[in-house]
Amino acid sequence: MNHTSTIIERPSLWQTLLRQEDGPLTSDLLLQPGRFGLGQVPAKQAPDATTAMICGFCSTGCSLTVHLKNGEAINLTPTVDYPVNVGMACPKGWDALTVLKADDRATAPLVRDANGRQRAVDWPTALKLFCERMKDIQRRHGPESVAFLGTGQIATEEMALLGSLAKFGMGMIHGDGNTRQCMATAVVAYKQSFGFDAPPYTYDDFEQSDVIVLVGANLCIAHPIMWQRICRNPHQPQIIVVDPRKTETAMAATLHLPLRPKSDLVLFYGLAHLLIRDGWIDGEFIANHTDGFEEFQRHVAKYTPERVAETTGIDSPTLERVARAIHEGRRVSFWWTMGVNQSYEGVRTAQSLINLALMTGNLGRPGTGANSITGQCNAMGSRLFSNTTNLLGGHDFQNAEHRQKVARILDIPVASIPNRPSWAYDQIIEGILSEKIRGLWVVATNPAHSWINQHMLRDVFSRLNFLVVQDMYTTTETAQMADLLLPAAAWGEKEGTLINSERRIGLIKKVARAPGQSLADFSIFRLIAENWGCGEMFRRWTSPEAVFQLLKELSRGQPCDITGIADYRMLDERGGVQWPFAEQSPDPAPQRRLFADGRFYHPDGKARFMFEAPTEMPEAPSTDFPLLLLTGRGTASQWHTQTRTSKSAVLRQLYPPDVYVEINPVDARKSGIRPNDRVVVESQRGKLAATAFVTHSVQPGQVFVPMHYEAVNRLTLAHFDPYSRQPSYKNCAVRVRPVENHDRE
Ligand SMILES: Nc1nc2c(c(=O)[nH]1)N[C@H]1C(S)=C(S)[C@@H](COP(=O)(O)OP(=O)(O)OC[C@H]3O[C@@H](n4cnc5c(=O)[nH]c(N)nc54)[C@H](O)[C@@H]3O)O[C@H]1N2
Ligand SMILES: Nc1nc2c(c(=O)[nH]1)N[C@H]1C(S)=C(S)[C@@H](COP(=O)(O)OP(=O)(O)OC[C@H]3O[C@@H](n4cnc5c(=O)[nH]c(N)nc54)[C@H](O)[C@@H]3O)O[C@H]1N2
Ligand code: SF4
Ligand SMILES: [Mo]
Repeated sequence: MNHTSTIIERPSLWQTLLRQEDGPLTSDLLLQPGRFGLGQVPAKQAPDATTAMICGFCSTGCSLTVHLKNGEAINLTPTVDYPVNVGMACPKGWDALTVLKADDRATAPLVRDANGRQRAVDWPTALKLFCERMKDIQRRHGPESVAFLGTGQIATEEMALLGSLAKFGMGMIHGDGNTRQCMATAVVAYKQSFGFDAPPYTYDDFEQSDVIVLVGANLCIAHPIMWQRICRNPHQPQIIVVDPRKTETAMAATLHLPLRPKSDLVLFYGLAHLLIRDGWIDGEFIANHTDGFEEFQRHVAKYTPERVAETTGIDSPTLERVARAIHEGRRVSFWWTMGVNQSYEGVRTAQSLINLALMTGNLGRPGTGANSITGQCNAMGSRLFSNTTNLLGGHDFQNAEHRQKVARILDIPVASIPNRPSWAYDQIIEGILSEKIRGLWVVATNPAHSWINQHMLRDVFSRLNFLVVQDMYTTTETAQMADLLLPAAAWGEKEGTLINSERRIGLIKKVARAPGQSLADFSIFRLIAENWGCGEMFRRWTSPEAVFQLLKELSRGQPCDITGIADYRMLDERGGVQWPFAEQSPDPAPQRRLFADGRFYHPDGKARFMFEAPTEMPEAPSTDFPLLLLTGRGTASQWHTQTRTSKSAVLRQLYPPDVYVEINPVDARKSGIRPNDRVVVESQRGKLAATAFVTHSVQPGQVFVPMHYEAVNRLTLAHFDPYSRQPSYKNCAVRVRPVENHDRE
């Protein structure tokens, strides 16, 4: 009797966590106004002080100074003395607090009832349902029949807990993230070329280069503050933009190469050919630090300027001019983003850029590098710590020693760590189709909008026995499909770390209260662990900072070793710290790049030349579908599937509300389309109605639709890079025609 009453009196974990939500905001420890050595701001530890934290949108990782009243955020300004953004922010950053306050914030768990309506329940009911349904599926169909899809947009500590809970605690094998849509290509390219997934640069390189080559990267729109860093470059750099479209970035470049879509591989092999022909290579670097150059030399011998011109549309004199620029540049840097990664031959294309840097010795020195720019605020955290593609800390699921190490550090049975890698995102989707996967848990991503070939995805999701979506809003395309919606706190309402494009680890802080019963993802994962019955396994994962200490230990001895970072306070005081920073290493400089010593991560210390013959474009334009569809970012004020940015009245003023298609005047004329006409864009898989934006920014034969509008992925074709399994979002065949009577809009 006595025993029972103590149980009743003790608040359960969910009550404690909810109570914590109502407790004080930013802890004293984190009330630092930001003093990063670039300027001095007096430390004032009062509730009306300011506190600096990393922006939760893109991977640039700007610091925002949040102004507090009674400990609560009332406004923000870009942090003046932070080494990343030095006082600048883009519109999304400026309005990051507004998007937290929206009518469609998820404030309670929602369960779909017998009539198909989602209705609010309390946490104990939601947790019970989650565990019962998932366990039931696993009991009938095996532990692998449940999978998860994560994200590059929650804190590192959260993604580590999700990946560990799912795989070690709940017995899942398969879990991937939206980073597959985004960074998978760069990951595989770096691993094969350098021996570890390691983007080598620091943003200072933007300011140190004298030749900057931007490939499939529209910095002005997608990474505006990185573009600002280029604008601060005092060396009057040549800026060469390789993009089929005349983007905002291409317009500002010193040279734009409007190549045919997906002909990059031929272009860069052709450049390598010219550099070798003219002896413009760094023989010493090649001999001492690389492997496979002779074979590469033989391979590119075929890529004559004539052949390159025929395939890419870039003529020989222009190609010669670029080769000369690379030769004459003392500090040449190559940067790429989705125009490279999102391709059916993305890995080899990324490596064709890495090869150019290697053969010209443009690595490890200021202003150089083969530099993949990441996308989401914590894509880099996901690459190292999400426990999806890699075992925690950049380890390998298939390596027995790695499993032992992780088991020892986490104090869990080694048998609970899967000894095989997860299926990739597309394989998980296939797995649902073939009924091998029947339960899915989607966290902080919106696949029903963002995944390639949307009709297929929605059909596939509707076949699931149980779909759980964990999001901050109830109205996302995916949340609307959920059998169970778990309400999440957002950036600004929780603590943790993010890792930016240049490997800098920075802090996010709690400066606002999450609405209703919504909880930080971290708390939701802890609740599920407890309710699942594996809480004991995670007894040391009590807070984000406690997990950070575990992650440090997991990184020990790895290329991404961060054992030298004492704690959150150190991150706060230093303006973030780039990995690696191992214990006992000298005090880190504010800007650090990799490979200064010419040693790569393969056992022999050498980088590899990787190459392969180009492959045919799947679904090239045809008589029926004569145009090639390019997709990507539309404006600096729109973020992905627009769940967040559409909530800000200011941001909404800065982009067209409805979907539009950029079409060249030549193609418009052929189809009788005038500016601002309503048109239908259709592929073999679906169609959308859009406004025609007749413009020379796209070449004849190509059209562009921004990814922010829900309909775009009705058109795209599900095809993938064979090594990274990243979707090739930037090519499929379409036609455009005026809207006709039979089109119901
Ligand atoms: N405002 C804003 N900023 C963002 C985001 C956002 O949604 N909104 N998202 C973030 C994320 S997650 C990411 S991944 C990044 C993406 O950043 P970016 O990769 O810069 O953006 P995209 O517009 O997807 O693609 C870049 C360019 O690739 C070009 N391209 C298409 N096909 C080819 C090709 O075959 N060859 C070459 N060379 N280029 C090609 C397109 O024309 C496009 O201009 O942006 C991040 N920043
Ligand atoms: N056609 C086409 N499609 C593309 C691309 C393209 O270029 N062309 N680009 C691809 C790329 S690079 C990317 S990265 C993807 C992005 O695709 P998604 O990941 O699907 O896009 P987001 O809108 O960022 O979705 C994030 C979701 O997480 C929710 N959320 C935000 N913060 C939190 C949080 O703290 N906790 C929880 N639980 N939820 C949160 C948001 O409300 C939103 O629903 O799109 C891909 N799709
Ligand atoms: S550039 Fe990226 S990190 Fe900086 S303020 Fe804009 S969205 Fe935030
Ligand atoms: Mo992305």
